[in-house]
Amino acid sequence: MSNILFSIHNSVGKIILNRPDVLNSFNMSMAKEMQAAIDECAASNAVRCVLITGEGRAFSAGQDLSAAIEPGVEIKQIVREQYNPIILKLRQIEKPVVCAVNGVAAGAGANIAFACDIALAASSATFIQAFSKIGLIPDSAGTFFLPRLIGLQRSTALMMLGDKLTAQQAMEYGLIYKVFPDESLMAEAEKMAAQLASMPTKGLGYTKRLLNASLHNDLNEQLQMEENMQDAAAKTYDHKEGVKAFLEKRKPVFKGE
Ligand code: T3D
Repeated sequence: MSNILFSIHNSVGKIILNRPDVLNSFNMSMAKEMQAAIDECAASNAVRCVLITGEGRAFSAGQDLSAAIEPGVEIKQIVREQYNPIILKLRQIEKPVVCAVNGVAAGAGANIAFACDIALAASSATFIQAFSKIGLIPDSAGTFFLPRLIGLQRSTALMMLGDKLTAQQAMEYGLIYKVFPDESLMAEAEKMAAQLASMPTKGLGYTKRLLNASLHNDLNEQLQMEENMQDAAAKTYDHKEGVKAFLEKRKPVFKGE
């Protein structure tokens, strides 16, 4: 892999988008490498949290527009093979995914960040639904997550006007969780990823499954699912360890099992 940098360290799978000369914009190779890295994080017991960020001054400028106009390249194929699998894999991996938005996030780059479980940003980062400026529609599940995160009015305005949001505005809207000074973003993101990686992984995974389902379930279905997932969580090693540690007045040592 050269379009991304991928490492596993202390139970955190770290994916760094690595095409800084073109602001980490996506071509097919980078998208496929990112998909493979998420798959490896999902399959490996050595990974209990995923951390995604970008190399250089940008998080990602979305689609590499020079790749998009190459002869023989169909946009439908780009969406189907690059972005749809990335979004599905990010939502389906039953481990927390933290995104550290280190700079501009435009087009699909922004929507990939919003699809992660917890998005953090550097104070200088910006978010742009750049699609309308080049006559496209917002893909990478922008039209799914934005209305749910920030409502129809704001989503429509951002998507039609293509206005640039600062990190602070994105946080106030509820698109991202926290903003940190540029120089401390990565340390804070790594601290959060390490914390999540030491927590009860199965319980966090079931929580994610429930939150995904809440986007379409009715109340009855959701309550039923909570009952089932709570039953599954209660059968994990980590639940037993959590209760035992509480009663013994010590810190729990979770294994992710
Ligand atoms: O196939 C399909 O198109 C379907 C899929 C669509 C998904 C999408 O993501 S569509 C949206 C695509 N993205 C954009 O439209 C954003 C284009 N980029 C920008 O608007 C600006 O670059 C930014 C606002 C992101 C950043 O602006 P700024 O002033 O900080 O940087 P810059 O000078 O514009 O860019 C720096 C370099 O990166 C520059 O190259 P150079 O001149 O130094 O050789 C620029 O061409 C390159 N670059 C930036 N974005 C892209 C890109 N190269 C290719 N593709 C890009 N998206």
